[in-house]
Amino acid sequence: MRDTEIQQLIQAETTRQVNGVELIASENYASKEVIDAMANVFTNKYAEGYPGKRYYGGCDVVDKVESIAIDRLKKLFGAEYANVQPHSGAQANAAIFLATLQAGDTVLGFDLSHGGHLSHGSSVNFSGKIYDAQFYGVEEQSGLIDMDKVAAKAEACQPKLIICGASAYSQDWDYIRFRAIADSVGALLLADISHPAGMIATGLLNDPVPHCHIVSTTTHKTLRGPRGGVFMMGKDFENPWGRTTRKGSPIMMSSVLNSGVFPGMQGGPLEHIIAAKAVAFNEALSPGFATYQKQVKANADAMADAFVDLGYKIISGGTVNHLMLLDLRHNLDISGKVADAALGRAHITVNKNMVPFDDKSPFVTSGIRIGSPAITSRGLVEADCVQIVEWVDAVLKNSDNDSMIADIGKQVEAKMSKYSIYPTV
Ligand code: DSN
Repeated sequence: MRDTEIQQLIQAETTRQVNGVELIASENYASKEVIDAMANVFTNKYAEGYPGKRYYGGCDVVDKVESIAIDRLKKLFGAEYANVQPHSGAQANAAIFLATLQAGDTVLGFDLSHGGHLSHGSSVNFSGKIYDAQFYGVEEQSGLIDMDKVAAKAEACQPKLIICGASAYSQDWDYIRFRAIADSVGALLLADISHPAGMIATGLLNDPVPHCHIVSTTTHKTLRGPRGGVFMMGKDFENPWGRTTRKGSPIMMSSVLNSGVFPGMQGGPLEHIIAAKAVAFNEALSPGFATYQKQVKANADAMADAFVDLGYKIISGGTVNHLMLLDLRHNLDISGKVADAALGRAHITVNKNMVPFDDKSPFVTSGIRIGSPAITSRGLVEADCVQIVEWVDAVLKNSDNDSMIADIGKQVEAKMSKYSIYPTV
């Protein structure tokens, strides 16, 4: 029996994705091969444990798949260790917290309201409920992180874990300084590179792997893989707490971290998703992926320049990565919520986003976040980005003019229906 109700919704979502301009910075279009690798019999298999050490029989094939995914990820980032089982980025971080911290320990992360992530200590998330979460943020004038203030905050709160990485920060990260700060207070350092992972893998941004104890990422943003999480270590090392095996040998961090995922956080891994991660890592190792990432950056640059030329304020003054955060209070009397809804009516998808020192709630917000990974996967280049910014500007300046928005929506559809959502890599 064919489930026509769900099939129709898959078709409706495909049409939505084809016809629209996708500017959500954390979204992308996985290749057809990645999508096919998720939809197969690996979903039928239980494989609790790790390759070669499973709690179920019949794991010889999934062992090969998971080992290939691990090897490809290690090669992509030059890491000595990788775990590809986390179901998401938040669960990767949860497993790392569980493995490295005790309840009540202090963690120092980037404030969610300044561009950080929920799983870095937000009070509504496990990371802020179970642990003592402290935050650094950006400067109100510059929109930049002041590393001296991060150092002072770490000295004051003596965290056990420091997290660098963000969901809405358009500048690069000084991993060397972060490591010096972590060392000065005896903290472990975690880089969550979920957003810029693809740009880091292709050498366009600073590399955290040699400097941070642990690096986590999602696989579906700039990495353009299936929805999921992973984490890595540049170098494995003995656990710093003196934990030993029953025979008295030191336990390596790789074992501590593996235990954080299974049995700590998760049961059976999603081997069909791990197969798709392996396909995506292979794509990311191809020369075409570096070309794609350069275009992601060029497209973000082009959009940032066009927004600034039209009088918009980008937090931190510009972008060096794939995204930018617009503070709509600067030039428009419109909230992020109204902007997001108006753009949606023109088939341009963004997300409303808090800006640093926002005076509105997270459901209303004063900003929107704009990203270039998805439109770049469709094949759009700089000139197209300028056109998109002009459409965004027209919608935001006429957010209650339904006929104008409908007209822009038709132009958006006419343009985007010419671009495939399954480009070859
Ligand atoms: N941080 C969210 C985003 O960037 O959209 C995902 O968790």
